[in-house]
Amino acid sequence: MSRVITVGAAQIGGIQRSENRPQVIARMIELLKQARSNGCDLVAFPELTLTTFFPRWYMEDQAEVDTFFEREMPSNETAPLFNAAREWGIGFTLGFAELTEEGGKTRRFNTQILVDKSGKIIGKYRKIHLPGHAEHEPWRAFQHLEKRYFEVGNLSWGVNRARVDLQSGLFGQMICNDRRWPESYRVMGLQGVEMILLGYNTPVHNPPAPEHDRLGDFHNHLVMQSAAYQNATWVVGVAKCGMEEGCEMIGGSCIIAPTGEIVAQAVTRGDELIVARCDLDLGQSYKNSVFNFARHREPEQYRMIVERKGAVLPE
Ligand code: ING
Repeated sequence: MSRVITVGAAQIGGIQRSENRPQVIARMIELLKQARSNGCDLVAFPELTLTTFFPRWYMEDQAEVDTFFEREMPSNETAPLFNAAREWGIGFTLGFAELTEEGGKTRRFNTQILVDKSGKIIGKYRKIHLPGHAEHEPWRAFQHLEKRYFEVGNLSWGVNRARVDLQSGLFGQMICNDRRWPESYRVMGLQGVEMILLGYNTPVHNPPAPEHDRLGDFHNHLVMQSAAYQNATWVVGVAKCGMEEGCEMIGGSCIIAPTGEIVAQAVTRGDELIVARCDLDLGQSYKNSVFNFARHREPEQYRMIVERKGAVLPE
């Protein structure tokens, strides 16, 4: 009996700075309604879904920065999303900026949670690969200050055994830039992950390397497809995209099978739900053959990957 679940990726178009959380939540519930009529068991929402992508601006006033963060989850403003999902029996992942008190300190993370069909948060991930820069760089058309506004995540990449519909599966999470680093997937592959859900906000233009801009969509799918195959897992990538305050972001939300094939893909840069029937057992033949890690990997030979941060050139 194969474990088939119906999964949706709820791509969200531009959120303008003036849009408030209730307006965004209403757009998300609209997509959740579509997911319901498509029989979805699980829906993925993008990175930092609740507000515009605020790391594009240099802000010195911490109070202003903190207006983009959530101090509790769910909150009064996000409760309607949790209530709708619970009522319709749909699990979901949600990306948001998390402000929390931990170890007597105020901590700020770029976070994503996995919520089951009963509305219970059963998984949390805090973004580890923070791209961009920490200081104001006015030469850029727009900033990318994730290194300034967030701490590196402290939860590693966990894999949750979760019941979605009648099936229990192994679900993992990552966020945006993490998807460009093979290590992110492999840590979960080594925990037997069967489906990785990730949200992203990716500008079309990358100021330090404009010559890469023409390949943004290609690189987006390249990294997720190769990793799905190399770790024999489903990968669901969902974009916050379109034009936000003068900054265009790529779409390309997709659902990728452990074969590496894209089985569903968004065709707009706006609010768009894509859906696929995902057999969580599809990766088994890969895990038992070409990517049987226990049989074929040689970790003794891989030490450099952990011990060395940057490349060191030979003499
Ligand atoms: N965004 C981008 C990403 O990794 C980026 C940053 C853009 C990296 C373009 C490389 C090229 O998709 C986030 N939020 O990580």
